[in-house]
Amino acid sequence: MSKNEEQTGLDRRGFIGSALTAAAGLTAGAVAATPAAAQVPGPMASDMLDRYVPTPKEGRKPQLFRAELTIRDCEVEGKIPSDLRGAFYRVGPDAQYPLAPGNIPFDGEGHVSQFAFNNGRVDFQSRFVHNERYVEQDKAGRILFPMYRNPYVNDPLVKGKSRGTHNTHIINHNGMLLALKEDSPPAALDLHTLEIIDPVYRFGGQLQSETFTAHPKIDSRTGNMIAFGYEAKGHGTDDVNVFEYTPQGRKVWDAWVKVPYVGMLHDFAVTEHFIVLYVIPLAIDHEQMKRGGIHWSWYNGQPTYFGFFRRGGDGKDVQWIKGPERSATHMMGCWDDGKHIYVDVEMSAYNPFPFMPMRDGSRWDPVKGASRMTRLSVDLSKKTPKDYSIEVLYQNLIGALPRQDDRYNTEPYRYGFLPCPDPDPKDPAKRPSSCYARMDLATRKFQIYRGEEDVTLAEACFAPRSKDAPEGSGYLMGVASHSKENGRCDLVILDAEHVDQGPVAIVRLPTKIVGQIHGWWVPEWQMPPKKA
Ligand code: V55
Ligand code: FE
Repeated sequence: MSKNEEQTGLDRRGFIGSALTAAAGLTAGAVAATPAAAQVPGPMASDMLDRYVPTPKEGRKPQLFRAELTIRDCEVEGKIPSDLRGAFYRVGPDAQYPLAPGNIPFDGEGHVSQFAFNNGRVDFQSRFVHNERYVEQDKAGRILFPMYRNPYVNDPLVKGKSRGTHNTHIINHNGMLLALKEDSPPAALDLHTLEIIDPVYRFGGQLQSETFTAHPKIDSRTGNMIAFGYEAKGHGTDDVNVFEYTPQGRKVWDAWVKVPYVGMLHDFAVTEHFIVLYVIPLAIDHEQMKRGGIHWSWYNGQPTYFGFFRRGGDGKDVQWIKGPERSATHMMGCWDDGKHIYVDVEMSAYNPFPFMPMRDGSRWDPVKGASRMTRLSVDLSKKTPKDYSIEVLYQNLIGALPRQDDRYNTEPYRYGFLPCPDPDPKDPAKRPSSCYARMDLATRKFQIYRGEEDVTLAEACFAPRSKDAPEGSGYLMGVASHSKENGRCDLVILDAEHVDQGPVAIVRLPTKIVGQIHGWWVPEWQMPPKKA
């Protein structure tokens, strides 16, 4: 039995993945996280489960994909809308060599793909991020960074080289595509060819932090990119550097703060006036790393900290509000109205990742690991707020990869999108359909798109109809992988205002494609001209 299986008490077939890993296509396809749903029988749809469940004794099964693909003028069912112009990028881990025993799926090498839309035509291509790690390992013909964010076990060959996999998220900035991993600076890629421009992109020397988040935000008014690095002064440090760059790549602000403890700061919130950091007890575990394990474990019973400070300041005003044990890894939207800060996150009672060790050795519980959209708020009328409020927004929706119309990153917003298992399955004995929920936060209602019977839907991405279209007016797209067709993938395109009416178009690919964590839409008007 693998470590994972020992912890969950579930065998490989009956494995119940967390909402996040499942929606990301990384483990079991369906997510069963309500007590009733937790009894949903396997086998779960998964193209990746066998590839990623670690088996400590024999090492991870060496099932690799590694295909860098080009498919011109893809087959389309329906009609690509004429106002859908630009490109959808996505990135995820695709192990270059079999993962070392005990390693986790988040340590696969970054593989980027692009769906380019042009006058109703769709071209697909996918490439590994040819960063330092990839190039060195390719030369050596084996893995040289064997354990997730553990510098102690690196092969001596990689001294001075970046460990960044760039497998988590992707964003366009200053005419380039930045592939992101929160333990390293970005890798800069060509937006058209996906070729590497700079494997360790430090914004022309302006980036002081050793790391860069996978979740930058775009200021709704200025278009500036606000981002941060944690463990910013190197492995294990409690320093966080927050910074803001213009669309042309000039740094206009940065600040340093210290965290109460070194936990995973996967995402953050930026409102008009504030930066919010949320520290969760998925915290650094030096002993585990010295034993050859991964960077994190879940410290049962430890508090969270909601930290906030003013944008534009020096960070000295930071306040940390202690809260109960919780996990929140992704932010959907946020704003402040002068009196309160509101941050909508996906929140679970504890560790949302089945493959992240529990510090006390207890079994991982899929019910406590299930995430729901939750509103955190802080009352600014108190000079030193003592607590933050926690309000579950949708009790029936389980999911961990929420998105919004990204033009509203720093402002009040109304709509959100979430991959989730069917909240109202017709046959509770069957595996629930993989769905997209379109949430209307003004009415607290939601619409559901149910994916085809055997698919798992990845994170969705919103593309506005035009530069100035009203919020949420445009298209929602995401990759569906078919368990009954060996993981063959489609790109599903929905009218974002009517997801319940079904796809306006489906791009039918002839093959499976690399799995995804996050994706990003780059509109035609932000694309640099193609080089001749
Ligand atoms: C996440 C994904 C990562 C990671 C840390 O929540 C957090 C997602 C794909 O890698 O390293
Ligand atoms: Fe993420």
